[in-house]
Amino acid sequence: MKNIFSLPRILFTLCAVCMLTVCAQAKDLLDVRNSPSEPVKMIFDTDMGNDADDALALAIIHNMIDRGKCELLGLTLTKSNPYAAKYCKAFNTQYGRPDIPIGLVKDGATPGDGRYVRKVFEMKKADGTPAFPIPEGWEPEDSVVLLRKLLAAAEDHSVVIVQVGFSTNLARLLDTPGDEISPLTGKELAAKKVRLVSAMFGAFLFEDERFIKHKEYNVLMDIPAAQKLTREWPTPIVFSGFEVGVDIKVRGCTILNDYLMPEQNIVKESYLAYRGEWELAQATWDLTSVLFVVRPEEGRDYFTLSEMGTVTVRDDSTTYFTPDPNGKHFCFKTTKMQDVRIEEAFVNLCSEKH
Ligand SMILES: [Ca+2]
Repeated sequence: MKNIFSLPRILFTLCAVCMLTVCAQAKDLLDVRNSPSEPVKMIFDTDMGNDADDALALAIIHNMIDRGKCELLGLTLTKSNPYAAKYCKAFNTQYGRPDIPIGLVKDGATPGDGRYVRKVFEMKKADGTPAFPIPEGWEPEDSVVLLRKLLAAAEDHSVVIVQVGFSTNLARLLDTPGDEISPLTGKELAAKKVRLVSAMFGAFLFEDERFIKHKEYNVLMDIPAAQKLTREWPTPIVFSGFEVGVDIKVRGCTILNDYLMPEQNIVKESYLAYRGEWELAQATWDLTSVLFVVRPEEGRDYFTLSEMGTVTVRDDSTTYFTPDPNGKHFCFKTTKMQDVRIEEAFVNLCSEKH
């Protein structure tokens, strides 16, 4: 009689169980909804104002909310500038959602006005009234306090945080103690309420010498926070490295031609204020991290995930990925064919008439 507990058979069974577990986890990350009819519950954490891709990413989020595919629980800023917050309030107001809570980082990175948030927020209509009005005296909340409130109110394991700026807010959240908002510490709240972080962060394509020593901006602007996030954040994180979005471009002419209404559209004005001219194309780093979570339907096949592993941030801000079956991190990979399809999705979603 054949021994059913033979060593090769046990090893084979163990391998099969491991592979199934890996597949289940990867699938869980590829589609972060509990059911296909349910919108993705998102917190958008952004350095709005430093580059134009954050504005395009927020436009995609609003268009996906229109389609019932996404619910924006709140928006938190890591650009430490008051106009970044006022601009986001005005942006959400133009898209008909003035009540989305907004939090601003305290004493964070990049406090300057940048090229578009203040300029666009202060634009006037022909009659001299604000083009993008917000309520008089409105002020944002503290971003970490807002994160604690949003997570405390959320169902377990339900929230996706799309982080497309610095890691300041999430790193600070980890260090918060229990308080009147929740008895849980920040780390406990993250572990209990967050399902996934989708982050535009780092550079991982080492076969391409353009990226071997690339100091990616979101990491470089707050290196200690980036290191803390990669070492201590308790949930899976999917990283979109610099190399993914840099080669997928949207063309300004699409935005110029398709954002026709209202006359002063906030995305159109921001793109022009940032880029200066319509002919210049825009890399789509932040859009990739949004698309990954709002277009999860099987068969779309926009992204391929790396194996499971661990991302490490060196003191000089360069990053690397080490495969590790016990890790919590994944990186995007895309083929040339996937890049073409992603670009097509961005053009459609960004330029949707609104
Ligand atoms: Ca950004």
